[in-house]
Amino acid sequence: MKVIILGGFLGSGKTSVVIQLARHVIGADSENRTKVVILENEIGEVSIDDKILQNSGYEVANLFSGCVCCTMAGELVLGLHKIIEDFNPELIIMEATGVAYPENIRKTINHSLPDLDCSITCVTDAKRWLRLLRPMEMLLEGQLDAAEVILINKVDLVDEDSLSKVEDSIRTFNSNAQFFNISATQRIDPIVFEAILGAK
Ligand SMILES: Nc1nc2c(ncn2[C@@H]2O[C@H](COP(=O)(O)OP(=O)(O)OP(=O)(O)O)[C@@H](O)[C@H]2O)c(=O)[nH]1
Ligand SMILES: [Mg+2]
Repeated sequence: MKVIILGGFLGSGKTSVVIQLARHVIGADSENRTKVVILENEIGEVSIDDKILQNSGYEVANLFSGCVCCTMAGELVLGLHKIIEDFNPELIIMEATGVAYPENIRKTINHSLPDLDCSITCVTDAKRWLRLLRPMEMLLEGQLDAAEVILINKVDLVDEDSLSKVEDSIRTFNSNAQFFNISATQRIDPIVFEAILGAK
């Protein structure tokens, strides 16, 4: 069973990617619905993302009580056990909170559920990247350097010059990942999903 951890700062486009990724895996066959379970970790009680995702017709599980990357590791393990028991899916797509360090999530999973095969995809916001970088550098660096795939999202909102500055800046934090420029509110090229699904 595979787990894709989708990290990235608040509002970077994680949920928008999750919806398209789940659709790509499930395909047209609604019989396949339980092949994928989406696991949402959110800090607040009311979840807008959850409502959007439930309405999209996928299996969605939630971890509400706090960010699982540090203090709520036990909840994460319990949540994963329950998903496996209830659905035994081929794939779990986990949307981390915007303030999570995804590598901590992977360590917890590797430690407690070593049979799960975990990879990290990080979504970044091209429009806000340079503005966020200075105040958030530690967090953004931590989110990027653990990722196998990095999506530079919202490229529709920046011009070519700005995009190339953003790309140069982001690449300084990780030279090994596969990079893709996307607009998650438009159709994402299936090549991107294949890279996310194939990442180790
Ligand atoms: N123009 C544009 N807007 C986008 C793009 N991707 C996401 N958005 C918008 O950005 C906002 C945040 O997107 P989400 O997918 O909810 O981001 P998120 O990372 O899940 O947000 P949190 O879970 O709150 O951290 C929404 O209003 C999206 O419609 C994009 O490529 N282009
Ligand atoms: Mg979200």
